[in-house]
Amino acid sequence: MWDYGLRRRGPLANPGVDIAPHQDTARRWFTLHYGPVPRFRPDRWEFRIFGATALPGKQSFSLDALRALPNSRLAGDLHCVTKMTWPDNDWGGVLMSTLLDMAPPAADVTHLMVWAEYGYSANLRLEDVLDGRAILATHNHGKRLEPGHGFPLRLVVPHLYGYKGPKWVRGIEYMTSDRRGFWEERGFHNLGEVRLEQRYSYQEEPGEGPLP
Ligand SMILES: Nc1nc2c(c(=O)[nH]1)N[C@H]1C(S)=C(S)[C@@H](COP(=O)(O)O)O[C@H]1N2
Ligand SMILES: [Mo]
Repeated sequence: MWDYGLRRRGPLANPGVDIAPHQDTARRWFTLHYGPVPRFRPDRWEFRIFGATALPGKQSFSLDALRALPNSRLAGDLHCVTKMTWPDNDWGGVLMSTLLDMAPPAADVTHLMVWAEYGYSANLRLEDVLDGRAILATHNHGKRLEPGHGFPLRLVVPHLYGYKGPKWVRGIEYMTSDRRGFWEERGFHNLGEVRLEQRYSYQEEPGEGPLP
């Protein structure tokens, strides 16, 4: 079990763990997203890996194929960039590193775009999803994800703010240079690292983020 818990205060405060700056703990978990909850259409659903792949040809997984991959758990808090934290989550699903082994990126891939229903997207550095840093979650605390929380599949990257973890994920694009995703294009930080409090794009060094 991996733990990227970052805590600030209250009974859950853990002195051995890093602090998440300027976050408040929410009392209960609710959903937060742009637009409506998409309806799951099993007949049309596929998960695509495309862009600069190491292996030629279309790489597509059914939900059953994804569920059949080795399952892992990942512990961590869910930090929304709007300063709300849902602490102590326990996610179950397939580690991104497991999927990357199955459908590897080309040698010159540096970034990913993670695509979700309705065209929501988030860009990530390749290193942000290696090893136990990111999981394609099907479960939370052992229970199947609720539709509002991303059923059937969502990405979770506990060391980054929540907008870097698309719900209702449908695919991954391997990229050889960086490009901004949905919120990254709309004023939020290109990297979104919680520990560094990278919330807004104006905090980026001049020239740091990719140009549109
Ligand atoms: N597809 C999609 N995924 C999304 C979002 C969204 O608007 N659309 N919002 C993100 C943001 S900003 C946060 S904080 C988390 C919230 O997760 P929750 O609704 O499960 O609490 O989902 C993330 N994933
Ligand atoms: Mo968020």
